[in-house]
Amino acid sequence: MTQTVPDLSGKTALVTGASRGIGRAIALALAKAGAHVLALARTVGGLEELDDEIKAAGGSASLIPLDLSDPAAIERLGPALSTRFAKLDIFVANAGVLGELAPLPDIYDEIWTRTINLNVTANWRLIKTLDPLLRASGAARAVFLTSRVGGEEPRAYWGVYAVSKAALEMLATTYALESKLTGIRVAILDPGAMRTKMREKAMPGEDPSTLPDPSEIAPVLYATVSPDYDGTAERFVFREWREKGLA
Ligand code: NJP
Repeated sequence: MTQTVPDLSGKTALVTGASRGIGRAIALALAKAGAHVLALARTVGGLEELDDEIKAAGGSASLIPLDLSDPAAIERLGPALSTRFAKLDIFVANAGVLGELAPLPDIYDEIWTRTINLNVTANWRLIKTLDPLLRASGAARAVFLTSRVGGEEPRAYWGVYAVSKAALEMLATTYALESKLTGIRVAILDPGAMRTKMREKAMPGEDPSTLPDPSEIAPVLYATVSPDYDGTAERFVFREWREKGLA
């Protein structure tokens, strides 16, 4: 479908989990719209491939190899960015892990803790470290990637992942309420099933060719970062956009 690409030139956008999947597609879409992208993940190879693709599309990026399970690294991130950037206009909290699909009594302690740490606590730490830069933008947008199982459609065996996304949505909503006067607007983005590594892990028997490519999320993403968006942690659901022929 034809889509309107907004003008994000002069804006800086940080995307977590940009080395593959939905985060990579989001980073590319923002760069194509003119934003300078700060692409964060652990896998340097994936970030470098993204960088090549962004450059080929005429955009620009800075790569941030960082493990979000390292609280001290997140704490250093905001101050480190402040030495190079006066503001941060867009923050996309996309990085996440599935944990494991299992009945609650069978989930390993370590997996529970790692999943909550990455999907919830790391995003709280990112808010802490990035808030001064987001405020400095005057009209920043913070977008949190959720899942249908995080509230809209509870499902057995999605245990810790579902719990983590429900908590993430409340984190996003709380930040939205606290940011009313700062110009920061918060959105929650539900991509639905997309052709990525995480989905393959969740549904190994599924034919990936039946799923949307992550690049298809661009129109919904652009709406979340639009200057016209004035909601309070409003949910943007890819599936609904698709049904209406908008994505
Ligand atoms: O996930 P995947 P998706 N530190 O596994 C990064 C939600 N969602 O694109 O570090 C830093 O392909 C990892 O990078 P690397 C989902 O919950 C999806 O499918 O290099 N980064 C990679 O770039 C999630 O919030 C579906 O390994 C870390 C990225 O995270 C978002 O969409 C459906 C990290 C994960 O890529 C993206 O998911 C739905 C760490 N410690 C919601 N650990 C779907 N795909 O169907 C991981 O409803 N990352």
